Amino acid sequence: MRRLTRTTTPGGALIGESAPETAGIVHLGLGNFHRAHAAVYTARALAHEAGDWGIHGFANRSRRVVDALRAQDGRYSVLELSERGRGAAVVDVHRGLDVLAETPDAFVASVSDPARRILTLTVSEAGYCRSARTGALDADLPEVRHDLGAPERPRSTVGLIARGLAVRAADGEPFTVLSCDNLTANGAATRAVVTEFLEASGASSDVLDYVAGHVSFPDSMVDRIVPATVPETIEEVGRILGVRDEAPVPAEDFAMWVLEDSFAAGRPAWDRAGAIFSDEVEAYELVKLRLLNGSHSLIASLGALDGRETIADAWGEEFVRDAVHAVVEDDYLPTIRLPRGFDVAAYLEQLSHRWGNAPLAHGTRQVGTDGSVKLLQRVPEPALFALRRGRVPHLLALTVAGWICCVTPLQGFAPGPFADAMREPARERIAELARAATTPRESARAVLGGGLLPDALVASPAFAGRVEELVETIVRHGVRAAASDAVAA
Ligand code: CS2
Repeated sequence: MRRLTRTTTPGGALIGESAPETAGIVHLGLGNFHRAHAAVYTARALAHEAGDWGIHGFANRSRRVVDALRAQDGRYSVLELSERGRGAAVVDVHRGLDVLAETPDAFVASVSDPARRILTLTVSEAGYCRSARTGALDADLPEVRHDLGAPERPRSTVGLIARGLAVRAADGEPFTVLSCDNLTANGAATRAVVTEFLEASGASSDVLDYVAGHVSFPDSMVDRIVPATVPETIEEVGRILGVRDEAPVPAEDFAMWVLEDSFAAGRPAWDRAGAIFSDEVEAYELVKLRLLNGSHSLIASLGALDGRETIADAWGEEFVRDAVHAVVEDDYLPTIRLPRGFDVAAYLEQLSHRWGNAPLAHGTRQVGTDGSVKLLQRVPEPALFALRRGRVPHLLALTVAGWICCVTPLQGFAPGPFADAMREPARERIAELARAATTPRESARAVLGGGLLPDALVASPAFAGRVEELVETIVRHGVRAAASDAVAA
């Protein structure tokens, strides 16, 4: 089968028109989410309104995806999977593809190039180098410590962005840094870590003034469920399009993007591609981070501990649905001020279909991956909200207990293959914390006390005690017993 390239793209399969040769956008993080979300919105926007909005994409580390895309003239397909059907389309918007870890100077040069006007980021929660305990820049992370001592040779994401902006400050051209990650107030959070880094590394007042006055950091809520690519993705795209694509992205047939319209140097007509510009982005973010992502974490750990490989399989279990309904009603909804005119019943109904999307085959291991960093955005604030009102958020305690059981070695307990397969950046640290414990409760206590969650939350005896109790129930009586205990409480 011929390889997908500019000359072999089947007629009618291209999303948008060919993008211009000029890249007004630099992007960091070439993973599946970017390729199925912002890149698609940008390609579609260009079909409505021309502009210099090609994308210079940097993968963090992976040469594989960059090599595959280069061999395909930057093109790749998105394979939409749902109960309603399957379809594939080709995206062509990347102009320039590099690997950050190999050519950090090229990234700094791209950010400081006056032709670039926006830097978009999909670097995951961990990329922002924030302390779990305080939320500020974590100067104890080895790569941040390195960069603070050598800000001209940075390695961390934050150090690299700061360096690019510091070089750009010489010309003073306005610029926008747009986080497309699942963080609360992701724009303000990005501005905060970059500014903290610049201050701590001794940046000049010219640079600080430039960033404060000429660089905007809009907030955005991003949403599309995008599983990992598997060999079947490549086979299916081949069947549908008749060409071989080595970098296709499977995705659900739903996408949402809500942005604050604060772009210092212009932007593509993303609104014409379906994005929503709103002055209520934070409300949309909280709806999404809590109702979708928070519940997702709970589905993933309950499902994995129950031996379910996919989110759809887990969602098929009544005990999982009961737990999710309870976490939404009792622990998340009371903490959210809904955007004006927002139909929450319709949103929840739609979530139920999205989680139940069996053809998508979204793995519980994938959603459970990076649990320690993801949970920070999902659980502590709503949990503290309840505790301040004298209520124990039982289902949030279950969310933390489920994560602990997936990633902590607990005597006499096997969490199963899907939990074992979850990548957890703190796994070693967690094992170390729990080493001396002799009971599940002691293990849970040791993990809670290990600085992975905010101090204010673990200092609550009601919350910590409930997590310990639920960990013990999972180990002794199984995850179903723990879930029904938490729902009944
Ligand atoms: C998921 C998200 O892996 C996870 O933690 O909750 O990746 C989720 O699928 C997306 O945020 C959906 O927009």
